[in-house]
Amino acid sequence: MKTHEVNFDGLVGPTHNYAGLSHGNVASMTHGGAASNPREAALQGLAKMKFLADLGLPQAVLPPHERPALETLRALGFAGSDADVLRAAAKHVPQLLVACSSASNMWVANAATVAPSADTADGRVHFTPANLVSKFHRSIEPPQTARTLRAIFRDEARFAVHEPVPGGQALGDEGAANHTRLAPTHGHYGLHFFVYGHSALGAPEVKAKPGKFSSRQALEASAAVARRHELGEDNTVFAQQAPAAIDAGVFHNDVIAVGNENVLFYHEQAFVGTAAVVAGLSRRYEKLNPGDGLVALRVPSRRVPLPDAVKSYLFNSQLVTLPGGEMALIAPRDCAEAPRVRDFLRELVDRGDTPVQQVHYFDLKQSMRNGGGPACLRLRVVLTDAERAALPPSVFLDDRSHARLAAWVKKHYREKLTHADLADPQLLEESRRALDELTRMLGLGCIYPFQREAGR
Ligand code: SUG
Repeated sequence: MKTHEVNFDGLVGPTHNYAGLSHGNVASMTHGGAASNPREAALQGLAKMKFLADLGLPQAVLPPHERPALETLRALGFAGSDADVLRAAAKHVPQLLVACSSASNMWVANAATVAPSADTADGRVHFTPANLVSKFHRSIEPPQTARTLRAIFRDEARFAVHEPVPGGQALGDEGAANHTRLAPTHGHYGLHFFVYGHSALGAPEVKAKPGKFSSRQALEASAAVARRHELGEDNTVFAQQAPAAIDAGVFHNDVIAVGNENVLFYHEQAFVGTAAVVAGLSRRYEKLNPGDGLVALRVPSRRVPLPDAVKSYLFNSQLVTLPGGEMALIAPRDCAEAPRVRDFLRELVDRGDTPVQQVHYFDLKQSMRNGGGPACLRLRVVLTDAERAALPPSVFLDDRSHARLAAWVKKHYREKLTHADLADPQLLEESRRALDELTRMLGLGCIYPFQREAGR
């Protein structure tokens, strides 16, 4: 039975905008209020997906959520027609309308945590949608995420889509962005590395706290995900993110480390006691895979200082295994524009003695200005061929579906969006028309509240 990693990329939604909503995310805090280009954002994302598909890697898409989120605005007391709701929200609480219009669901590394069937006690692929409670605009994502995942991974004999972790603000869970799976190949029994920033219940091993920004991931939430996914003690490792890294703008672990199969690429300031964490991880990896070592690629601060890593988003690169067996780093173009980072990457590839043999740079500026790099835009799902065959075929990307999706974006998306546009009922209509067409293209049925209301 063959097993592959499938990258599910989030399609950027038609209301992509810059609202400065994420305290602790330097790019978001810097660009709030700037005009956005949703069309360019969606096409940049699609170009990355096509590139990976052309490399021979299985690539699929996850649809955006309905925005502005009328259901949320109504739940918060706005009533009347859709246009009334938008008008009243814009007039009385404009920041609420802006938050309910964020296209943040594009960053699907935060959609869920995933455990492949090779690792779980019941032999199913497990998903826990992230609760994203630490930011209001993201906390409204989980119900739609769960509906979408259930529409795609609908065979309950093969897939388990759990409810998000409960517990409110204390038990924040931000999904796969704080989780890395390591294994000799995707099909092997994998080691699950969970990285948290705080303890909700005062766990004694969690001492230091960030001072400037707050942590989004609780140890107790990570542990709950591991239990639900029926992982064992032998294949889970937990480590604390360095508070100094969080204060430097590392709001998720995937801003400071990335792993793939037997490789962990990480910054030396990533964790509390990074050297000990990586040594422990290597021991655990070797115990599971005797004779096969973890390739730990450390990036020292003297080569790439923390602020350069955050600004360039070096570690938010995707690290993928190509069909020939070597690995490629899919990096933001910002890395090519940062001399220290570019030089480091050139040397890494030129060394030739690590699995990382290629680097490809991508222009994802529209997403990057909100702190979303290549790795934020994808959810990795390791699937056997039989599991893959159980999914709706139209969610996969090939030349034909790429061309159809690009044409769909050009038909429905605006080239400029400012906050004044968000109250325009026409924008809501355009978005709904686009999503309705998209669900038909992807073969997903009715997954949005507006479709249910319209009795489609
Ligand atoms: O949650 N930005 C997202 C970026 C998420 C990146 N994901 C990963 N690292 N996996 C966030 O902070 C900004 C929206 C705004 O300000 O308009 C935002 O939500």
